[in-house]
Amino acid sequence: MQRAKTIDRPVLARLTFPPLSMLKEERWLIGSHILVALLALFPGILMGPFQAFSRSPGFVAMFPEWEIPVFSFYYQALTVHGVMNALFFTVLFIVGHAYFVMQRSLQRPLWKPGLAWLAFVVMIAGLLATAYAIMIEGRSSVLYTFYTPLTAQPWFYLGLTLLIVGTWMAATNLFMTYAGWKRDNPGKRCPLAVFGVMSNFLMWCFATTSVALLMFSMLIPASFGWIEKTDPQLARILFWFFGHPLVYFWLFPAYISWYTMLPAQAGGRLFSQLLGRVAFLMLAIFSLPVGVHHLLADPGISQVAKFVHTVLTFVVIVPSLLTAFNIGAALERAGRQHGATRRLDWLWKQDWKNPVVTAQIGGLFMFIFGGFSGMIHASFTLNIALHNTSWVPAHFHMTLASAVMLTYIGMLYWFVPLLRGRVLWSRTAALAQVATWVGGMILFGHGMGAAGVGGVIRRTDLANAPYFGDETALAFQKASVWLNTTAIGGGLLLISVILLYTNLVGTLFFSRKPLTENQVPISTEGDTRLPLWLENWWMWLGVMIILAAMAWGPLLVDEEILFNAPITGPTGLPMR
Ligand code: HAS
Ligand code: CU
Repeated sequence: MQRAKTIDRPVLARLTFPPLSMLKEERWLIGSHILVALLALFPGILMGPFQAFSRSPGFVAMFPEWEIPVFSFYYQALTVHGVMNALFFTVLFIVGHAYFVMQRSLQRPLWKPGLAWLAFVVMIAGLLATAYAIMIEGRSSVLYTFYTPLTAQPWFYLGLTLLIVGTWMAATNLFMTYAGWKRDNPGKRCPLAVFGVMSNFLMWCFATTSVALLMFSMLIPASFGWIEKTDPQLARILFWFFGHPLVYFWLFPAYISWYTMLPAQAGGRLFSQLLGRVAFLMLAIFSLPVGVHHLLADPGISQVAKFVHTVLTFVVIVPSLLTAFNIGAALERAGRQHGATRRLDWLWKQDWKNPVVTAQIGGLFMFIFGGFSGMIHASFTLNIALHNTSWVPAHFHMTLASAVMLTYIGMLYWFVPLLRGRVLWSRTAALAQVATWVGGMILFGHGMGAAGVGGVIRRTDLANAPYFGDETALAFQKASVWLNTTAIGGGLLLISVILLYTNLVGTLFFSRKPLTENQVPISTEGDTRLPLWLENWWMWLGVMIILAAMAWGPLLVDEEILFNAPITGPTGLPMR
């Protein structure tokens, strides 16, 4: 194996930029995951701007003749958007990224490469089945939060089940690779990036048990017509046990990048490794006992449970606040390396010409608003006003579609060149892409948020409907002019998507210049001063299970839910 070149500047001690040839060894496996992830994303991401247009009163008035062909597929388009972007793209990307981190940081191959390929095939089968159910068969417009009473076609659930089974196979491979490394390196601390992958997949494996239960006890039997009734409240409980960890499953690779790559890419150094590990563990452990913050408006859940989960939600904010401090300090160091001398000038003395860095800083910037919008609707009383309004999509477009997605995009700008062996096709297009994405999401987030405060509901294209002349609803109509701002944001985002895909296709097929500069810092060591018990994964799993049982157990044994549940029949909605 070639020796990695160690950076001699003291600020980057222990971080290495390995030779490019070393990084390309696993190009087929990881490249295939990234490529299929991008293919899944394509139809989903294109639906976004059209939804923004279809909800804008100004846009609909300008193009009334579009109403029937484009806007009448609202729920189908929204399902494509949510399922492809938030479930298939993310999961495939995260698994590919985890394999990369494990192999490079531990400097050993996966436990069973054949199992990784098998998991990939299972996930692709899942993708095809679900895509068929939504886009071709067409009777599966149940949105990405697929709980009852809406019921989709069986292929929809079978596809999602396969996706999850694929992630369990991937997790087994990752855990066994780690265990092999531990066996060969007794007493050593694993690198921080590996610690992040382990925390994430441990959380994921535990959290997905509830969605598996939901699939097999309710959704699949209902969709085949084997059972006639389902319990929507129980379905929502089982979904949101998994639903909140899901959002951190998306976030983890971004955190891994911010903590273990961005500091060196920006030219600085992480403030604290220990704080990073604490943040990763807190994120994983406290993601489980907080999911009721999605159910604060549900009638079948006790006030005590709502209170406990609200308090714990404010605990799970702490690791992100630690992150703001740690990464902020790393960026300040980078700015000082670039000549910043005054208190705040490090903010703009960054390497703005590098899209890998710019995209990630764009993501961090948007996370300030995304995070704070989350803190606002996590507050019990404010949630009652904001739940199910367009405030909620505003929040998750500033977290998932901005902080996470921009960081993934920053990673794509090194991943794709690395896997292809050619430089990025156009740096300028990449910078323009990041700028239009940030600009588009600011307009989108502000428009949706302001409309939501005015009461405009989410998940409807009825912004233009008269609401039967109802006075209160007409007040919402006034607020819905904010959705014109959203539509302008959607237009900018459409430009950004075109720039992104053109650049990636250009890098794959038209870029001629060989890649000579490595932008992927890899740490192969953990900080030796850290206590070893931080890596006691059985203990952390135990803590997760106990906390989750304490927070969710009382809900499930609540007789209102299990014994007096409001049972309804599944409604197989042929909505489009
Ligand atoms: Fe959330 C709903 C609460 C984080 C995603 N969330 C959602 C939904 C999604 C989602 C998809 O309590 C919709 C689900 C559905 O369809 O119904 N969320 C929170 C809270 C946090 C949070 C408290 N959410 C996320 C993340 C997501 C995500 C992350 C995706 C990746 N969320 C909620 C609640 C609901 C909800 C309620 C239900 C609402 C309802 O009623 O339905 C926290 O984890 C956020 C903490 C984050 C921070 C930000 C820290 C800032 C940092 C950046 C620093 C910047 C620097 C750069 C250093 C406190 C780290 C400086 C440089 C410059 C150039 C300025
Ligand atoms: Cu949540």
